[in-house]
Amino acid sequence: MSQQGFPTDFLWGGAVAAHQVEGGWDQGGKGVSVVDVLTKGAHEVPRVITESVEADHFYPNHEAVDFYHRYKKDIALFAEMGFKCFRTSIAWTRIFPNGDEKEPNEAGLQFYDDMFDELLKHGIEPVITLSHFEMPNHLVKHYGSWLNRKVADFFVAFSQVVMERYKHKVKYWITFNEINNQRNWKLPIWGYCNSGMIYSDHGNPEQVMYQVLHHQFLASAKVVKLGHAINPDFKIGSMIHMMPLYPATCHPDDVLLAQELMRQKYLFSDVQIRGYYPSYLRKEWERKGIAVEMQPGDESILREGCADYLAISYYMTNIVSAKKDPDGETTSLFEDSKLNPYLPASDWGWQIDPDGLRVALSDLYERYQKPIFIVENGFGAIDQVEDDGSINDDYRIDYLSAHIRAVKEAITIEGVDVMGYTPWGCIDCVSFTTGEYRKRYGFIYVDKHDDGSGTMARSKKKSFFWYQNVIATKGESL
Ligand code: BGP
Repeated sequence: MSQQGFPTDFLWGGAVAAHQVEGGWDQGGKGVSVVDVLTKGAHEVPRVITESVEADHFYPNHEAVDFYHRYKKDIALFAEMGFKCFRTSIAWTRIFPNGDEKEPNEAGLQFYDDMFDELLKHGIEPVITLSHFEMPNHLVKHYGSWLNRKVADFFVAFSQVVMERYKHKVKYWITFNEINNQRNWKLPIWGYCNSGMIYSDHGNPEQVMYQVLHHQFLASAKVVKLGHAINPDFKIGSMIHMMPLYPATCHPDDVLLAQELMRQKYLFSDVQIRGYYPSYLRKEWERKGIAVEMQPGDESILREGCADYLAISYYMTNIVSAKKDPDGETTSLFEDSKLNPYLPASDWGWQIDPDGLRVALSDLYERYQKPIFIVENGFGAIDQVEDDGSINDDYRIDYLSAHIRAVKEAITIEGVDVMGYTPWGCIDCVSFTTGEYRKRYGFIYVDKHDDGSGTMARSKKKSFFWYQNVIATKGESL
């Protein structure tokens, strides 16, 4: 690694997920996934989870930005920017439409074969997420989703098929996207899309979540072991949503709360990278009376399937403050999240904090001593198309350049081993949390709008040329 900046083999690229770009939701034999039954929301209006697809609703993921048909031209644009890698996911429902079939769907397998060939033709390395909110809805409705241990077997079977099929085309894999986000009960779409579960519908949501997670941890560990047997060169990562929480004040209660809440984020990668449940979690289960059903042999499965690297998404930081319970008697802490007065925020209230990325990288590297891959980072904004067709997204350039600078500092000052950087939504796509098109992240603009109109035409934003130069200068010119 060069002392001066980014390593020469640094994986510069961009990231999306199948369901947010592909469209073609019922083509090529594809089945219905959990995200296909999610309606469009808006700024203040949450997306609604419907039972099945209903005629009078708008489901933005059905069409997304039509990458399914347009990937060749889109990949040519990625190549023009100089991408070394491209992160996307394989939609489980293209390969096993219901999830429980004996034989995979050849049309789905062929689609990804063709797409990977196109990437490799341009010298772009695919980085593949196996589960990015795309599990078959059939498994939710007929098996009770991940609460049922059988679903872990279906996931492993799906992963085995694709890892064997693409063993000479794909080297970098991620098992579950942002596995730690399902803790977020306030927004049920997280639990639903991560694991097909609405946790607040089941008595004690934590008990259910930990059982679901145990099955996901087992599945992930089995996939890592299996992947290494299929091709020892595979690099298979754990992936978490990384949002550092700062104590709101220097009051020790605030510091302790921030530490406790950070552990709740780390526990996912603690299990996936270290291969066992940490002591603080076992203590938490004891305190809360949570009993996770395990079978003999489960602990060794976890130990034998430790992830090779840690992938993170990073968008922002947040602050937390601890307060005494209103009765004043007890001293239990509870979360009260507010805005940080030192930071600006995006239109969606996401606080912009490049230093927070440096904090994250440094903490995570100390914790695991494993390479870190930043597989999501970016600025969701409403873009203005000028009369001459140009899009001057200087705010996006500012955000990204400050964050890349922070990565560079983490590498050069702290010696963090960062493998790559793939900004989120390198081509405009459907926003996950809101289902909107207008919350754009791309270097490539897509003419598609929230009322359903638009030609799907692609055009290059100012940030396209900026990022092209960042890659060409290996991060020197920001
Ligand atoms: C992450 C998800 C992505 C993506 C991103 C941006 O949590 O992994 O799928 O959507 O957030 O979020 P949003 O699209 O809601 O702005």
